[in-house]
Amino acid sequence: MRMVFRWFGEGNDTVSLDQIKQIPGVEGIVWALHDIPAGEEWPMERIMEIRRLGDQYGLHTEVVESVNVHEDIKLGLPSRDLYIGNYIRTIEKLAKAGVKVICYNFMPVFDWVRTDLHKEMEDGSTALFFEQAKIRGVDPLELVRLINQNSALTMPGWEPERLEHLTSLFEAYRQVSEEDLWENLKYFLDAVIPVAEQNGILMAIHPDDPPWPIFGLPRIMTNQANFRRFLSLHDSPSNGITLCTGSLGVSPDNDIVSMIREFQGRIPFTHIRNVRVYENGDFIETSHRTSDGTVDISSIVKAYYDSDFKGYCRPDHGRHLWGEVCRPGYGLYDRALGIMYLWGLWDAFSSQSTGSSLKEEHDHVPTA
Ligand code: DNO
Ligand code: MN
Repeated sequence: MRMVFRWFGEGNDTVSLDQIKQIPGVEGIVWALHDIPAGEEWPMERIMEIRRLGDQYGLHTEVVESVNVHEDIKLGLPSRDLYIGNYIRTIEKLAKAGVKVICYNFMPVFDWVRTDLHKEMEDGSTALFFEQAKIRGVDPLELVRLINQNSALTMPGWEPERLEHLTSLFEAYRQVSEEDLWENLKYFLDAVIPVAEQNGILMAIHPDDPPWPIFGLPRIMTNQANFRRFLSLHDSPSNGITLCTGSLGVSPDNDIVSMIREFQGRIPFTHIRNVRVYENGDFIETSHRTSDGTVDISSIVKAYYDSDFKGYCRPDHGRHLWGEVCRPGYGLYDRALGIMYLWGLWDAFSSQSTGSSLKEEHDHVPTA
């Protein structure tokens, strides 16, 4: 398991590369050019800037999250070929800069959706919260306005400029069924996966979050059967999954351990985090600890350990602790704690099966 940490870029993140470097076992950053609108080709100089920065801190830049897919591709409009062309050129450039995995998603209009970014928990920390009733009754435009107003740094996918054309987008999606979305996804994969293969890139789709249709928009990357169907749309090792335990874990029907077993070899990247799901379907993002939420993080790490998982892993979101002011879900403290929990589990499974396998590493005495 290769631990990485999401970083939004200089001036766009409250966490610094100096801090990331000090989290045990973190070898690289998960990055993107967040200011480039979906559909545009990423400039090589900008890609190399990040690469150089990573090198300077001894952090690799092998994982990109996300190269976002233009809505016209998801909608299956004739203009999609232009945007797919740009996507392909971006893949080629990223490969030249040493990138190995590209995470993306195929959610219409929105990326992840929550109704409260700072829900107070009993211990005084705050966390991302999803309230079913609020989503059912709300005008999506109003929700977007509220969320952007309450947060200095907007959530990825919720950037005001991207959402300007929301009304017309909703109108366009009225014609798109789930089956249409599958077809449009296949069209995209058939175009980009051969390029990824030639360039040594593993494409890794992220599940829909939450994994059910919202605001009447179709969502298809939601459960084990659909991921099985996804993998067979274009059968190639370059067509893989970003297995996000928190996104999939809010659906009680999703057995994540079973997904890890079935899809091993096609999971180049995983997001591990916990959520507590309430009886009415509301959910809150908790600490990573198994007993704090509904997702059995311990069994998940065990399943990865048993399948000899060599992919990249990041802690995904965390709570906001100790008064930290940060991008919602992306503070330093809780994600660093999450990493230590994941390593704790991993090392315990490792020593159980191999005895003192870690001794050699620990024998190394650092010199001043
Ligand atoms: C939620 C997050 C997502 C993810 C994108 C990937 O679980 O990991 O925002 O970054 O959907 O494209
Ligand atoms: Mn995720």
